[in-house]
Amino acid sequence: MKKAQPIFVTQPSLPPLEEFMPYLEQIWENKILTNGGPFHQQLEQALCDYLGVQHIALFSNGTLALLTALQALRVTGEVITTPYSFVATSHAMLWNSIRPVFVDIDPHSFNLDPAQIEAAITPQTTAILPVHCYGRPCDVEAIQKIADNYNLKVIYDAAHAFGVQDQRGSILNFGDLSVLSFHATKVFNTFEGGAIICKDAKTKTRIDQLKNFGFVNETTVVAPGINAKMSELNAAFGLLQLKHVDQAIARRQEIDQAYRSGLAGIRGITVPDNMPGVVANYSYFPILVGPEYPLSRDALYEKLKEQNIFARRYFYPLITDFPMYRGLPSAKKSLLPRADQAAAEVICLPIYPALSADDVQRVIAACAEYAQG
Ligand code: T4K
Repeated sequence: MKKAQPIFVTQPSLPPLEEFMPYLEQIWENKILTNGGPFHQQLEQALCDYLGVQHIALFSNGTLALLTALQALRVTGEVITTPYSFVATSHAMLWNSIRPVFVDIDPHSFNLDPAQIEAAITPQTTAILPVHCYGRPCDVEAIQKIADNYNLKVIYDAAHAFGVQDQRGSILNFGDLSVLSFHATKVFNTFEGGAIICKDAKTKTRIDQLKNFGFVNETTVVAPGINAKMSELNAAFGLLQLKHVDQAIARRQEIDQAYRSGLAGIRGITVPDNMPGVVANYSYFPILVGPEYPLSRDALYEKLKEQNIFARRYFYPLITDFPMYRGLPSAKKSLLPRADQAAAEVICLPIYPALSADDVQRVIAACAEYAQG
């Protein structure tokens, strides 16, 4: 039997190629390829307007943005974070000689549980680095309260949270800094890319210096900065993407709804509710494969693969399972039972604008087929 076309967990949205040509021609004419060129500046302004934030500094990727965010606030010692994320979240700490202290998640939001943060604070703690996992907002108020009480910085890893809002506006305005990823797999992409969002011009200047080797002017270097600048090619693509992003998110929402109705009632599969009052970006579609489902999560994952459906187990293994974190006292499995359970049960189903209605039904049918036992 002929295998059906592969369906990947995501696929980047690409506008028609001819729409990108004028941008390329402009770059060729300008002969400015990087170092804060005109497209870079335009994209920063356009993103501030689109996202409803005050200052944004573009980066070559989200990981370097995270690394730089920690340096910008001079974070040292210990930082409280989640084990349920992509490994870049805590790698950024190790690159800064910071010790991550892992705290369990809230099983409904998949985010750092504020009720457990206080117990993890020590005299060495200087910051909290939560993740808006799958674009689901953290309990930003509870986290800020703790940070204020203990004089801690808050840096949000908002890699998944492009465009997410709650009743108060952009979720990216909470904490001291928020970090975005514009990787090819994200809702808004610049091939590779990222950004730091901050609230004042002074911090933005420091961040801009840090991403440019620490240069202040031609002859003055004030910090051991890195090269994390976004090129003109990436920035131009971002400007084009921005024109299409609302449409892309709207299509994601339709897919989200189709999955919700198609998967409802399948024994053993739980679809986490969308969070009330949140304007979501539908970046991921996580489902939980519980003990009532006839197959284990991993068996379902393999069966889907046999049908050429490449779902992903974001985030399995937990960060705390990787060798460079495993030995930390806070990485003990017994301390992180909810993160452990999520890592054992979650599958993220394919979701991206070009996913056809038929393919969505193919994924639903596969999940339903194995539910029969
Ligand atoms: N913090 C968090 C919470 C993050 O999730 C991430 C990144 C970061 C920080 C760091 O940001 P960056 O430094 O990456 O900007 C992907 C991404 O590489 C990574 O950006 C992302 N998180 C993570 C959750 O997912 P993989 O290993 O799953 O990617 P990959 O290459 O297997 O791609 C998944 C599927 O997407 C492929 O099966 C096919 C499709 N695909 C992928 C690419 C790259 C395409 O169709 N075209 C493409 O160009 O990590």
